[in-house]
Amino acid sequence: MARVFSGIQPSGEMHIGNWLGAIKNYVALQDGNDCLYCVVDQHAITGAYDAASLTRRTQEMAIGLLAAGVDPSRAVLFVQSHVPQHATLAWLLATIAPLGELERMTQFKDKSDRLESIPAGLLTYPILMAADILLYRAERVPVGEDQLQHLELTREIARRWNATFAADAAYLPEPQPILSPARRIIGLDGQAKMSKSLGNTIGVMESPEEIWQKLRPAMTDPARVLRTDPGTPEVCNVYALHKHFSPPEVVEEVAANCRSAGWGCIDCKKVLAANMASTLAPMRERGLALASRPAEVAQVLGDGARTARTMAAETLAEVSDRMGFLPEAK
Ligand code: AQP
Repeated sequence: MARVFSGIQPSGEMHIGNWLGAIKNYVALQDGNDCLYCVVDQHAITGAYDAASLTRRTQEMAIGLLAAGVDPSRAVLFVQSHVPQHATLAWLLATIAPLGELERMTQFKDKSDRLESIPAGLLTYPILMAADILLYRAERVPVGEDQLQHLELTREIARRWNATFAADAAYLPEPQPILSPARRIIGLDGQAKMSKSLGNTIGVMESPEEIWQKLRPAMTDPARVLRTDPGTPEVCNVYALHKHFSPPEVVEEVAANCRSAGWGCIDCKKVLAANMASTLAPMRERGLALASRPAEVAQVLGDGARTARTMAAETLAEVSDRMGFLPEAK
């Protein structure tokens, strides 16, 4: 039984990249592991954001996780800001985290390139992520490929902390990633990673009509200009998505009809839209039902936060002790 931790930012709606890349693994890992899943709202404020929307999105992300199959009787589900030990541990770890490594993080470089004024929190984001994981001494972290670099830094921070403060016994485990077969889902632009902040997503709660409206203009094989041009499925992101939502025989049919120009891109997208909508339908139904019971969701998050705080307090006490902080008199 391994300790598993992962988090998702409420920086927008949960999209099919999040679901295929990480959330499906959250659900699968609940069998036989000790799992904690967190809506990491403090990470979501490292970019420009609207405070009222953050409240709503945090609730929606919790609903999304429950609708996807995170089960509060088998996993601890909570909101990061409800457990103040995350931010405290992040500060302690910031004192040993290597600045050069933080500056080399691809996500920091990509996101800071789009900004005129770069908030320090964008640079120190991976330290908070390290704290999220190490606070529960997690051994396994289900993530998409984009988070591997941050996870490697978490391992480096754990190594440094252990070498300095726990040379006798590695108190903070070096966590291992767990990747899904969908390591990196490309967005509807056919170029960048599907990302909440890039607006190239399909949300897991979207209606069949919304899915179709988004898929219709999605990028396909750029060389296929006319309906009669044969296409190359391997370079088409719509074909890549078929592999995650359509049965194998349909995937074969799609490839054959693309190569022969038997189907146009719109025909191919119609089949994908139908299969995507039917795959996501049960999640959407559960999500809509949960949204009408906010008190129940709040209760789950409250229970989760209480459990998480107890675990977090224990680690933080040990870390503080080893770092030489004077304990408060009882
Ligand atoms: N496109 C993707 N393909 C596979 N996995 C993905 N993940 C995100 N996008 C993809 C994985 O989903 C989990 C939760 O992601 P997150 O919200 O915490 O952070 P993120 O990776 O930064 O996601 P976004 O959508 O790109 O958000 P923004 O735009 O706000 O930064 C993670 O395990 C992630 O790997």
